Amino acid sequence: MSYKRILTIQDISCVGQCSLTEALPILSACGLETAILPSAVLSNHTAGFTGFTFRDLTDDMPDIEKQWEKENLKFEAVYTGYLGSTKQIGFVQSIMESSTVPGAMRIVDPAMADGGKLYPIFDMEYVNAMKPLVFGADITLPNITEACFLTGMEYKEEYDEAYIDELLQKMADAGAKTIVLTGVGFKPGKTGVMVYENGEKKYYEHDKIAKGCHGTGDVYASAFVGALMHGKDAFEAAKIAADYTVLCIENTQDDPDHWYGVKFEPVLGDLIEMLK
Ligand code: PXL
Repeated sequence: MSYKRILTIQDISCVGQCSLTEALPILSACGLETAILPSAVLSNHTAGFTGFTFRDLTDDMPDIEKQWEKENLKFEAVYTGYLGSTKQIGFVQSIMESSTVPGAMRIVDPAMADGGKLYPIFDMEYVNAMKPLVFGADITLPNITEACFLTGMEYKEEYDEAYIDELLQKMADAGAKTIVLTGVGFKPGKTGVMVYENGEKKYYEHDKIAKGCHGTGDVYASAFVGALMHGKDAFEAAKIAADYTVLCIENTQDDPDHWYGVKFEPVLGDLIEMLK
């Protein structure tokens, strides 16, 4: 495997295991040189704590971009997650152009909603601004909630395959290329991932662990990007990411003190094994 340099743009939540504190170790474990661009710095993530501090780094981005251009620093892939502001989305799009080698992979996790609701700092203006980023990417990894916000489809907790087909079609009609739709379950006790590529869909089903854990979306996206850039195809990477995410939840579910994230570090060795 060749040594690749990737850039990931998402927040630093100092405590709470999500975004960059997961992406950096996971991508590094997958053998990738990982540059980071923090979108914001938070004391902790926004789910379940009593509050959070938020330092928006939007205004630093144009200077960072200029400096990288001066140094001729280029990346072979850019992977974006939770961003810090609506204004920032335009800067991210510009960096995706100016700081990449020809043919670089653009992977966008919309990271803005779950369970039918937007995360606290986001609104419909943000959703609308995200559309060109998501639909212009080579690969996007929405959950069902995010795909609904992006397409205007009604969010449903219970659905059939026709609903998922319509959601994928609406994403594709809006310009999405490869879609990795996460959290798709048709049977009790099961969940999975639907990968839509070149008009075809493939589904990987696995056990749904009763305890939903925070930070698993970022574990999933990071492991997916790591496996993909390691040389796996999109469906293979989607399966590896799913198996790794399940391991992370299994490794955490019996610890009531660890409510804010998943203990992904002790099972990084398993992820490395899966890549072999
Ligand atoms: O991708 C999830 C996430 C990332 N970053 C922050 C969050 C969340 C989800 O709540 O609050 C700061």
